[in-house]
Amino acid sequence: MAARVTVLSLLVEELKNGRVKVVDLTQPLGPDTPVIDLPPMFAPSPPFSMETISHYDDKGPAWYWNTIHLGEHTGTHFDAPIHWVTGKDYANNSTDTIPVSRFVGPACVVDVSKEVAHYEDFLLTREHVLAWEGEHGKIQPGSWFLLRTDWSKRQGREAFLNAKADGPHSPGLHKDCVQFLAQERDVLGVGVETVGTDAGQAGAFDPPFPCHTFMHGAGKFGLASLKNLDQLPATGAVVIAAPLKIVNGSGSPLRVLALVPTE
Ligand code: 23J
Ligand code: MN
Repeated sequence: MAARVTVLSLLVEELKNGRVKVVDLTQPLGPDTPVIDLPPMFAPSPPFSMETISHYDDKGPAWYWNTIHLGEHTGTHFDAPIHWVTGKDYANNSTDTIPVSRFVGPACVVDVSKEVAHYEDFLLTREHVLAWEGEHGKIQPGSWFLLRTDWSKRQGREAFLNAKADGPHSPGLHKDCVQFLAQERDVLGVGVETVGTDAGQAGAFDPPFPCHTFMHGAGKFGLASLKNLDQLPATGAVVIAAPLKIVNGSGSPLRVLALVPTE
């Protein structure tokens, strides 16, 4: 008996014929992966490290494997609501309990790379989003909101973290914009190309780290250190961002994939 034709059989066909492609939104994860630098009064997250368990040798003649050591929030990673104090009392707020349906959604991609090229502390406002909606349509509930800044094209830890005497400088979202996206657009979460979802200077904002405060305070997610957002259309892609099922985890490195229609 022939299998029923579904959107999935069509997807398989389109993946095969190249009318839908898979785009990797993930940075390589290794010892050189930049990790967020918090002010010195706070505990730091360690860099990624790896040691060999065996390499086809005495310790394991036919197998190669490693041990890895890293913070949950290293490289391309997922922020769960439990990561922030404002999200700590939600049900199903950790990496192991979030319903898996919430890891998949359509992507709305806002391109502010030109603005960021001129001003590295650029903050996206509600007005920017409304202007984007005027062109591309209203953001549907359950969408991933992705901020394209081209920040991921910065080479090396120093340029990527961009620390100055007064702390790091990198773009992000204004708190009013975060609240608008969480409350009035009911997004799954926000994804950015920078080391964290908050702007570099956001530790000095009121409240500090407003993107974490309000996104997780609304039970929503973050995706940090994304790349290849320049390969996504403004609308029409589907993003799959499923963290490791760490028990009581606050987040995890992950492979973020986008399904993208080609012309
Ligand atoms: C802890 C404190 C502040 C920030 C962060 C973590 C992150 O960006 C993160 O990776 O969640 S801003
Ligand atoms: Mn994080």
